[in-house]
Amino acid sequence: MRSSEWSYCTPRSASGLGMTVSVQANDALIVIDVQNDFCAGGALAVPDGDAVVTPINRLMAQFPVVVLTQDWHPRGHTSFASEHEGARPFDTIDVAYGAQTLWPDHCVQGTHGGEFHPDLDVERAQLIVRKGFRKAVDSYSAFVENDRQTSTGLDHWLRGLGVDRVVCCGLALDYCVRYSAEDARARGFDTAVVESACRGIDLDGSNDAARQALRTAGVQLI
Ligand code: VGL
Ligand code: ZN
Repeated sequence: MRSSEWSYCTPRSASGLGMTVSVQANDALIVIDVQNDFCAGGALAVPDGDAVVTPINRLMAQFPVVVLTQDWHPRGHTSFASEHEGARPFDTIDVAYGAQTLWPDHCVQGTHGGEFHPDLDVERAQLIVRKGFRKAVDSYSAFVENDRQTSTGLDHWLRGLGVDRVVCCGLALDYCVRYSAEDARARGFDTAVVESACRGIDLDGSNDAARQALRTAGVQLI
């Protein structure tokens, strides 16, 4: 891993919009799941989720490579509690690849909830990675699905562009941002998470657990 210095400051700005990240030519910003269903009024609304849009727009303007991920489930996806008799959202069940948390139906392909937040500058992105589109496999990470085997191809796409540092932001800190950043690091990318541009769902202390896991994995929290 190349040693890197992330310079990050929020000078004088009460709104937090003075954020600057020192960006280099081989850096990519990965914007995780900033979609209507994770924002206010959405099916799986992350507390204060809309607050990430403005800082993320600022970040996107600074990065040479920008990737968006889009949670993109078919109707009847296995991660939906509604598919499992007697189950309720946020229960955990065992599936073929291990434990799976169940969610309210969300980010269904072709629905308003699956679209990006209307204020997100989507035209800044070169690539949109859709994930979770196989009915029987969920996918939190931008790199590999929850079976931990099925690649999204993002690793090779980034390598093909010469990217060696990845900065993650978006929703939700404790699920898709966490797993994406851990997997980026495990694939050898120098990796950071901009916490002020993330919000978490926070089930049973999962925000703190995510921060701890990210630090342990060698991901920088900035
Ligand atoms: C997410 C739960 C289910 C996320 C996606 O984007 O963090 N969480 N699907
Ligand atoms: Zn999902």
